[in-house]
Amino acid sequence: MESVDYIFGRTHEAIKRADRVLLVAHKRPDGDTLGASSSVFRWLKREDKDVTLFCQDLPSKQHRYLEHHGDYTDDPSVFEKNYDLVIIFDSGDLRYAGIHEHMNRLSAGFRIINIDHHITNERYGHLNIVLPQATSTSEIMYRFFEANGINIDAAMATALLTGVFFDTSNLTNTATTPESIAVCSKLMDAGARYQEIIRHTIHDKSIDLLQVWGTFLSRLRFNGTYGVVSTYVLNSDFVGVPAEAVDGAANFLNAVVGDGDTVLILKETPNGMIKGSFRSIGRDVSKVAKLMGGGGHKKAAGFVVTGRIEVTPEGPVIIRA
Ligand SMILES: [Mn+2]
Repeated sequence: MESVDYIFGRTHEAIKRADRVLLVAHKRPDGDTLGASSSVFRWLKREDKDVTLFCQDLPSKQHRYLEHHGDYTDDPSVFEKNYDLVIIFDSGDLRYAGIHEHMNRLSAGFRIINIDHHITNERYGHLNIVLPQATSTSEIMYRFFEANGINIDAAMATALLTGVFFDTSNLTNTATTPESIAVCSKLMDAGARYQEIIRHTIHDKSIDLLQVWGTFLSRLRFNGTYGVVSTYVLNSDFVGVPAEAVDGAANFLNAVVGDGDTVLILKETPNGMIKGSFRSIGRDVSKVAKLMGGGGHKKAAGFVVTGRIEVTPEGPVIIRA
């Protein structure tokens, strides 16, 4: 097993040699994939590389304080261009990245760099920086920049701090480590706009959005047999509110629910699938998620299946299609 610094060095060499680089944030992007990818976008722009920043779904308004919020493209025709390198952030596989169907449009000769911290990562890259012990891909990018002596400016620091905060639920969940807190401190030293991140990602909730939260909170049920607290969200709940409105709900419940040690939220997706999000304090939920065709971390994992939600006294269940 090569050391982390060795892989950081090799990856830096590969990036230095490349002229045309495609950066990919995973679909339905969260603070971590956006933080990591936009920090690298900024660095490579500074190095005068030809950089393209792709995400199947454009970042939500919530993250508009990120300098490169407007530089993401969701246009799949960028896959027709030539690249030396494709770098994918925070994604265990190409499907989750949202680029599975586009990969065969790329002309040969590119190499893939896979940077991630999901334990279920499939190591699909030519170079894989997969560190499950890191709280976030943004934390890995911080270590990468530091190890290679790359200056982190205030915009990069703000992006990376966004990622660490997102994946640790603002340093409150069990993924939080001494290292991640130390990284936050270094990022604040580097000029990260801490208050702005908090204001945009935690505060500033609209009444419509809070009402959606009220709806799914009112459906909470406890299954004593399994020690699981669960609830569900339907497409019809989102009137005048984007579907991202409940992002973070599983983390929130995991942090505050006093019954059981595991949380499951089922959510209808706009294309008629059911998305399940597990959080647990004491159990390895990545195994259950994997059985359902998904993946993730020991204490935070998810899956997507076809079916419909049926409500029972013990909580919602999925009736498989
Ligand atoms: Mn992440």
